[in-house]
Amino acid sequence: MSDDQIPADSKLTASKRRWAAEGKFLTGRISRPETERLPPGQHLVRNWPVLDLGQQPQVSLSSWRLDVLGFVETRLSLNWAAFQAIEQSTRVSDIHCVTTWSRYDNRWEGVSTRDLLDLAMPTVEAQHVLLTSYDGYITNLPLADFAAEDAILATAWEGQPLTREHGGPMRLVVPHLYFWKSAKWLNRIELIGADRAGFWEKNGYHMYGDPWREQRYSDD
Ligand SMILES: Nc1nc2c(c(=O)[nH]1)N[C@H]1C(S)=C(S)[C@@H](COP(=O)(O)O)O[C@H]1N2
Ligand SMILES: [Mo]
Repeated sequence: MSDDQIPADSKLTASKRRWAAEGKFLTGRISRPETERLPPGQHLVRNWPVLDLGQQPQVSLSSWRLDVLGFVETRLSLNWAAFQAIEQSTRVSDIHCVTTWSRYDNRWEGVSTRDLLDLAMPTVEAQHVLLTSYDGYITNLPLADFAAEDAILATAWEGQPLTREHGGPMRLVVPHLYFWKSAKWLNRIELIGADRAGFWEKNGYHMYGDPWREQRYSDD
């Protein structure tokens, strides 16, 4: 159900109200027709490939932290217990990797990016997000895309804790962009004004990365 269908008396946070009022994030991608489900140039896989820079950090739950900073009203530095205390959500979504594989119907559990943003409260200056992970990986995306309805900070996949190789204890999943935007082992979320390139974006990948427009490389 979209925000504008939620009855007026239900629990709605200030930022959700504001997003609904601004018509933000209502891109219609949730209702994409089945014939357009597989983006151009992609093929389906049933396994789940592992892709990263080769360093798979071992982050214990006791040392794990998630920092949210930059253009926010309330800076957050959450430990595992504090993160688990945030409302937990489930999302089912498809993965589209720039290396041309796609995987349908992945069931994620964790904290929706909107619920996290409701705690930090982005200020009006916040336009983009820079993500930094425990392996040193950095990637960037617009705040509106980070805050998409189906984006989630995932701690479980198909009912099991997210494995280390796939980014456990926690990774981002932003299903409507190529999967390199979905940072594994996420540690830091910085809300910024002007867009800044991350690792792959500095190495020839597209700043935005829309699979349906095949925005694989920066000259696409
Ligand atoms: N921290 C971190 N996140 C990362 C990467 C990485 O190297 N480090 N690689 C990205 C790339 S290029 C892809 S395709 C996906 C792969 O996720 P998977 O290994 O779970 O399939 O993670 C993305 N997130
Ligand atoms: Mo990738």
